[in-house]
Amino acid sequence: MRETYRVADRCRVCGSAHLWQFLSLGDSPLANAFVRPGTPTPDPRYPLALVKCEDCTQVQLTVVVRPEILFRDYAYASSASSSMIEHFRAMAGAITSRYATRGTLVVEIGSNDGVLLRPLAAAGARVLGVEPAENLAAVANAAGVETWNAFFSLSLARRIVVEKGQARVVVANNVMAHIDDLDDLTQGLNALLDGDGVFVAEVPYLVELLDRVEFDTVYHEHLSYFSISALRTLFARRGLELFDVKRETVHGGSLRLHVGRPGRHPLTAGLTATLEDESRREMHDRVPYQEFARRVVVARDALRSLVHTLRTQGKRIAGYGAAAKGNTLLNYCGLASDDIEFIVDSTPYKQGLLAPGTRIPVVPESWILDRQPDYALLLAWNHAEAIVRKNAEYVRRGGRFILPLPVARVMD
Ligand code: DWN
Ligand code: ZN
Repeated sequence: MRETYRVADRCRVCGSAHLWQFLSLGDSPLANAFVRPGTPTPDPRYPLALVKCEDCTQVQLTVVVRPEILFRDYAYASSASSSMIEHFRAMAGAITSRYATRGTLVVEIGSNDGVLLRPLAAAGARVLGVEPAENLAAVANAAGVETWNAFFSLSLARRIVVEKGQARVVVANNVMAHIDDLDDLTQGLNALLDGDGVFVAEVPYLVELLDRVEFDTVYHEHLSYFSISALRTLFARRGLELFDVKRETVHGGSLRLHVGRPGRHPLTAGLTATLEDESRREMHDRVPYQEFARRVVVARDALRSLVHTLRTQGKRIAGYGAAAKGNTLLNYCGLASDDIEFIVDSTPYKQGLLAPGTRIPVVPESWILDRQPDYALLLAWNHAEAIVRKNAEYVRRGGRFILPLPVARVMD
């Protein structure tokens, strides 16, 4: 039998073996591996720990779980969150106007259910999705967005060029962190992009992870936690140039990157400013990471203590949003079905299943009003605004939301 994971002992950006571990969250189940009721316990667990490359500041996971296990059948559908539909509609508009994509080929790597390609196609681009999850590729194809069910690679990029020509824009949102072999990705981009072509990507930002103690976004799908300095090194080593960076609020704080061939696009003020900010923060040093690890323990203890106090008072608590990160949070904090009765989620695929490790049932959102738990723990805290807005009736009836991070608190 093939191993289910391997230990990553080299930096995937610069190849260095100088990796320093600064955080361990113990052994954790796969965050999107929701379980069918009746499946024998225990759920498989894998080590969950972070290291920093002492040479280029890349932060990465210590292990790599085989991608076929993680991504062939995938629970997360971007269109399940109205805020993500809106975010990607705006992104499609920005790409269309900045890169004049009408009539040109736009390829998206990890295109999920087609949430970005739909508005790009509506604005006149020729679009192609590449999506390894069979279930999501099928949804996108059924909606008329041509989607190849495959992992992106250099050889796939060559096939796309033969069949469709080169691309003006290649997009990858929340995908770079999932890719183990970044050399193969960048070679694929070099093959696929036309001369002035641009790679546009969104990645969760390491600075936000540290600042806001977003340790729950650490799970096995996320192999890399990028800073701008590491990203610059990554692209420069492979003959590409990062020329623009903008901070986005999605997923707890992300970066939108624009990458092209060297010298073809002016370097922007946004890039310079973000690099200066990173240098002020001394991201090369160990201190910010040690401080983060300390705050993770404080956050865990605060959440456990809040939940246990409420439970002692006889209060009932549910989870809101069966986000992947919620499963890191619950498992690391040792919270289970005694503490959290159920988790509501809008994704039909997740409903009726159990959260990995904790085995808490995932149920439709209507349960919030049907069961009226005293508290709803916002596992999908990045969507807090949208969730609180649409649950005014729950709050009117006395329900309260709990924000788990950076330090657990009941929302006013
Ligand atoms: O990289 C990844 C990121 C960016 O997205 C992935 N590996 C998987 C995913 O992470 P996540 O699962 O933590 O993402 P979300 O967007 O925080 O998940 C929110 C969950 O909450 C979804 O399952 C949908 C659900 N939801 C809901 O039930 N009601 C969301 C909203 C806004 C709602 O109103
Ligand atoms: Zn490195």
